[in-house]
Amino acid sequence: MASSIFLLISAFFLFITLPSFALNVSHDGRALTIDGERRILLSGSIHYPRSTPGMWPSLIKKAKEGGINTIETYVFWNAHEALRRQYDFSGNLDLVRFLKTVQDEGLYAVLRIGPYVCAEWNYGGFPVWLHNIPDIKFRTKNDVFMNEMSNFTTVIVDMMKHENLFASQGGPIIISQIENEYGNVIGSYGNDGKEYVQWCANLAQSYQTGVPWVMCQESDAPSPMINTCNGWYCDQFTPNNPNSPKMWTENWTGWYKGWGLQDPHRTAEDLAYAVARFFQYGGTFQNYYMYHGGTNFGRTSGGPYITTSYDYDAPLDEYGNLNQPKWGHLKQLHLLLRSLEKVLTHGSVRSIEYGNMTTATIYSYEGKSSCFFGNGNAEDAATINFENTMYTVPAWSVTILPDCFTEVYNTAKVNSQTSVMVKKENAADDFEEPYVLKWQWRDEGFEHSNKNGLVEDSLMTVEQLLEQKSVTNDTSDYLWYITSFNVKNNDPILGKDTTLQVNTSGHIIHAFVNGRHVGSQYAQNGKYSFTFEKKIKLNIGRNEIALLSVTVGLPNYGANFDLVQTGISGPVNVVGRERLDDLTQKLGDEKYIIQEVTKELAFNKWTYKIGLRGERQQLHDPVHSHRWRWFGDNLPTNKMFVWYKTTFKAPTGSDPVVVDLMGLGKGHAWVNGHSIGRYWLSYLASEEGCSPTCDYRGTYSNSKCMTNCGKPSQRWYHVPRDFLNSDDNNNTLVVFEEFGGNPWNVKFQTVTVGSACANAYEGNTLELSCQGGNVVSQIRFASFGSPNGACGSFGAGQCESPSALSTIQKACIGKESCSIDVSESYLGPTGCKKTNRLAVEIIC
Ligand SMILES: *[C@@H]1O[C@H](CO)[C@@H](O)[C@H](O)[C@H]1NC(C)=O
Ligand SMILES: *[C@@H]1O[C@H](CO)[C@@H](O)[C@H](O)[C@H]1NC(C)=O
Ligand SMILES: *[C@@H]1O[C@H](CO)[C@@H](O)[C@H](O)[C@H]1NC(C)=O
Ligand SMILES: *[C@@H]1O[C@H](CO)[C@@H](O)[C@H](O)[C@H]1NC(C)=O
Ligand SMILES: *[C@@H]1O[C@H](CO)[C@@H](O)[C@H](O)[C@H]1NC(C)=O
Ligand SMILES: *[C@@H]1O[C@H](CO)[C@@H](O)[C@H](O)[C@H]1NC(C)=O
Ligand SMILES: CC(=O)N[C@H]1CO[C@H](CO)[C@@H](O)[C@@H]1O
Repeated sequence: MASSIFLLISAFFLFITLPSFALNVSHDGRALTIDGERRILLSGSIHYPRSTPGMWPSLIKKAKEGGINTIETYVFWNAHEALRRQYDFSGNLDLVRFLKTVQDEGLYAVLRIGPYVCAEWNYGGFPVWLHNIPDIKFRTKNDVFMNEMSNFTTVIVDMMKHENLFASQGGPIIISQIENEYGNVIGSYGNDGKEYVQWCANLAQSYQTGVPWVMCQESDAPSPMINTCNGWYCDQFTPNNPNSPKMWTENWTGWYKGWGLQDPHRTAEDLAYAVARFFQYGGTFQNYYMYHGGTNFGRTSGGPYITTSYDYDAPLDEYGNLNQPKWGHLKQLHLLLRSLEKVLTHGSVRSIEYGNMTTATIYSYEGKSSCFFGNGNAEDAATINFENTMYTVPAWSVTILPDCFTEVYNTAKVNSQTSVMVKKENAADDFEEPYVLKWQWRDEGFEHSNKNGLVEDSLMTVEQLLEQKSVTNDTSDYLWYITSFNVKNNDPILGKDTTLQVNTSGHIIHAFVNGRHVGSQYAQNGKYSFTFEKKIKLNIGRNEIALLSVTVGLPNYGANFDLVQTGISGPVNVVGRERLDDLTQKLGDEKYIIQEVTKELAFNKWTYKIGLRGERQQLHDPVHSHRWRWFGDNLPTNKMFVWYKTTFKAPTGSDPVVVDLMGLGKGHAWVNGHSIGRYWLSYLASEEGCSPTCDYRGTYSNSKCMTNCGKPSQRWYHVPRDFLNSDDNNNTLVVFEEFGGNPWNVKFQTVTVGSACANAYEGNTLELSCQGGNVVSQIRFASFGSPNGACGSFGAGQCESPSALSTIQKACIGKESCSIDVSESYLGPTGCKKTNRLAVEIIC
């Protein structure tokens, strides 16, 4: 009996772990082919370290529901090999688990190994120890670099092969990428750059993965590498080889954000327009960069000055919510394009030019035709006569007619709901009102330390100013530069007009003289090198100058970005001002001659010390932090260099959790020992460049359609539910506050759909939904006919159906989601002469 149960169980496991069938992935000049079939591939970037394993299944499922059939990710070298030859593939670095999650949803994967990734990721994905290997030169024909690069790419390819993850082995990976956007910088590397590209291509080929390789933004990619396009629009792109299909590896769904900058937005209409145009002009593979942007946890953000949020205005927001209407508007486009796969990948193509940038493209195959009408005019709609029928194509839009007669989709007509997201206070305990966290605190301590205290367990002493990452290997944002010197009692630098002048190449400096903080300064307006200057008071005898230099993400882009300096570059001067009394009388009472006396310190003995004391004490981690004394009383506010700690209840429900850090200055935060990233609320976004409305028409750039002017560039920080203990109150938030702030307003909240609006055209099905178990509680407005106004201020037009409101109430109230057939037969006759529209606003 026992053995037959065993057999049954093993048969069951055999069944579920049975390898999938190997696929033959290839391509011709038209499309990628899978088992000989040309495919339309709609891909979305989701970077596994920018979310958590607990989020992956739902992110990938939502991508699939959104009509995506492929997930693309980079591989992040510096995350996996932070220390040379010590690899980490645990937690959110579990690449294999991520790819298996993609496979479990039945999606394909694109693996961009790089290993240079750019990605607004710290140092473009390169480990900083790599920079510190003698004689290395990045991304060019350099044996040391090529050896390290192939060592890492081999680790990854071998791991993929071992887990049978290439499509040729039955896995999800249909394409891999080597290098990344090298064509943008190749000019700076001369002939060595060309040889390097060839070497990359040979290396990739040598792996024999059985799936094609791409090189994006690399117009001289050697065959059989496929060169691909990245950009806002790629319809005009042509690959360098007639046998390469037209592939768009990065269609930017929005843009990243920097500290001190506004929130960029790209409209659903413009993004859909770019995608539809790409397919109108023969594209067959396109990838959204990003489909889910996520979060730069820890110290992973690049830049410098990339924010912790990497939301990117992507179809799934930072927390994994549907970003509506973008998600829904693109979903309809994806499903339509995929339904046209055969005709788009096999059909003969002809086009008709109507002038004014209006073009009809007709794909014909096996007696059937499908049409795209594209209007690239940014101002005016075009009215065209196609086969004796008149069609109006709105400005800057593409209409798709699967049978070349009926308009099924237009990129400028959004039939998906616009969600208004709201933050709800932590509702874990209804009895404790108002909700206030109880804080403990601890001083970082160096302000009160004696002079020798600071130098304890220092790293080294040299007579030179050293570049920051060369000393730290980027193991911390913080590096101390400490020096001392003697001053005799008649030295002019003892005067009251003496200043300390420090040239730094970034990004933040805090200066201390004889243990007292004298000033701080941070790089602004994109200039990372600056001069710090402050009046100081010196003592007779020994004086100590301690400079704490802070980095805020290392650069990730540009030719030779790896060589950009950080830290105190020098000179470091103490400048005294001596009044030359002899001359005073000759020049009269009001005039003096002042002579500057400069004491240069750059070649003094400098002592280096990496990191903060609290970092060494692991104050961020509740497992270690209780070993140190924390204070409950006299909570300091607006004080620099303080560690704060509190406990909180995990918010109930399933909606994503954020922490509102309003009131804090700049620093780093951790929940239960997991970093939720750097924060910097005191750095306000510029006042300029925002507008309340956003016109989707015309070429997009990241300075168009910005919001959040004059506000903290990032106020809310994502706390993935995987970081929380949901069943007790014992969650710990630790904050290191560098600039000084007030923690009393810090709040945990959940993010959900508060209300939603839609403006749908007759003939569509409108899906309305709340989320997180919330239901539609009220229909605030509904009019089917000729409604006017915008979300929040809809009004009825001249004609409308009298029964639309009650029909929608019946269909939606009390439900998490409902579906409305936008037609007179469902919503009642309107008596309007033109095509009817439905405007509706729901409250969740
Ligand atoms: C794979 O597909 C390509 C293109 O359809 C074809 O040329 C090739 O022969 C196939 N390879 C195998 C091993 O079936
Ligand atoms: C930094 O990396 C280099 C090269 O791997 C190594 O020799 C050095 O010891 C490291 N320094 C620190 C402070 O980790
Ligand atoms: C990677 O480098 C290590 C030595 O650091 C060596 O043992 C190993 O064989 C190398 N792996 C490959 C694939 O080159
Ligand atoms: C082009 O557009 C302009 C302004 O919208 C219009 O006056 C003109 O007739 C159009 N030309 C054609 C050929 O459609
Ligand atoms: C240091 O900064 C001062 C003031 O900005 C500037 O004039 C000087 O050229 C800088 N020195 C170096 C070596 O960069
Ligand atoms: C709370 O968590 C900390 C560390 O995770 C642990 O040391 C402590 O005992 C826990 N307290 C309670 C009441 O569970
Ligand atoms: C890196 C890259 O692809 N840049 C392109 C992005 O798109 C804009 C607008 O199409 C181009 O000007 C850039 O060259």
